[in-house]
Amino acid sequence: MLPVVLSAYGLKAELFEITAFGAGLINHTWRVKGAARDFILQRVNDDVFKNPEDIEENIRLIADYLKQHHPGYLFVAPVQTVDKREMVFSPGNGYFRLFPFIRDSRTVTVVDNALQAWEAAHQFGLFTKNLAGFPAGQLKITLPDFHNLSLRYGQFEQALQNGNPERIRECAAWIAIAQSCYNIVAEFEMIKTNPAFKIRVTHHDTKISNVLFDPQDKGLCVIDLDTVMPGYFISDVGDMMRTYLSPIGEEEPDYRQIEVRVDFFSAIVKGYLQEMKDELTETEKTCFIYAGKFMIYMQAIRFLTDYLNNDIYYGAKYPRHNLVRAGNQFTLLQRLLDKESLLARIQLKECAEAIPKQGY
Ligand code: GN1
Ligand code: MG
Repeated sequence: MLPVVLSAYGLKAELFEITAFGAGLINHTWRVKGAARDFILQRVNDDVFKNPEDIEENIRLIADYLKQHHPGYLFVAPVQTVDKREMVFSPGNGYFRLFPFIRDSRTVTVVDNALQAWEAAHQFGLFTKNLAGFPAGQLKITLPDFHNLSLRYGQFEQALQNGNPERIRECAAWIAIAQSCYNIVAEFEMIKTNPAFKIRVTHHDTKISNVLFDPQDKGLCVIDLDTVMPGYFISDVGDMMRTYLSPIGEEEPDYRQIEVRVDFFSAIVKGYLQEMKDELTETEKTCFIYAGKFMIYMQAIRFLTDYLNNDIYYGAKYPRHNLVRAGNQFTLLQRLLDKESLLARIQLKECAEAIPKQGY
């Protein structure tokens, strides 16, 4: 199938070395390496993204805006096919798109120093800031209710009714923990009705592997724009907390290794505010810790829900895989709550130091 897809771009597959690439759970990615040219090819999971064309339309709108308003900003737009399209549909195989591989760039899978966390937070802040003048409402909703925590909680409750009864019994302790944290959902309900929380162009998948770094560890740009939609900043900052704070990721079954690194928390807040200090409202600036709770909790209940529903969304590479992931995320949430008062002092200090321009 890949030779047919590449031929739509005028490329001959036999001239390239094609290897699986990255560790995304939803789309499939390959590196397509040639003597002179190097690409990233991706198949969009159309069970998840029901209208893959909407993604391309969003990327085109954003690319046009950035080219006009921020011409120096590195934005990785898809390569066009011979007949000037950004996506190839191969019957029976699905939707594909091709990106140029950015020379000398690399991705990181685990954040191993606070500077990387700063760089990544800075890049995601810059992305949203550069699009502050873009009418977010023009973007297509590629995944309806993607980060709607109320809906995710509803899906969890649904799974308690209709899920696998044996698994429901097995997970009684985790289910009780999930239910005991309902206050995180209640706070989100208030955020949704509070005008101090702004809707902006939001990336919605800010894990570290979605930032390209140069060989000196400086952030180059953000990638993986499938879920760029209107949203709240807590989605982006929260997923950074979820994936940068701990030295080990969501797949780790040994929960003793899960930790919240306080200096990484400061780095995320600082890096993000470097670009967003004039954009965020004062109320939003009090919600960096909440952002972490919101995203970690949402991911925990998404994994748990999927386990109760027999792994229909994320799949499972071994028995109880999604339960292991859910337990990992609930543990991370607990570690964050354990340090809440210390983190609150840091949040206050970093926000006070990042004085908005209008303060002068
Ligand atoms: C999925 O496929 P990937 O890794 O980019 C998921 C995210 C989760 C993440 C957890 C569309 O992202 O929401 O945070 O897995 N994306 C979708 O690893 O569901
Ligand atoms: Mg993604």
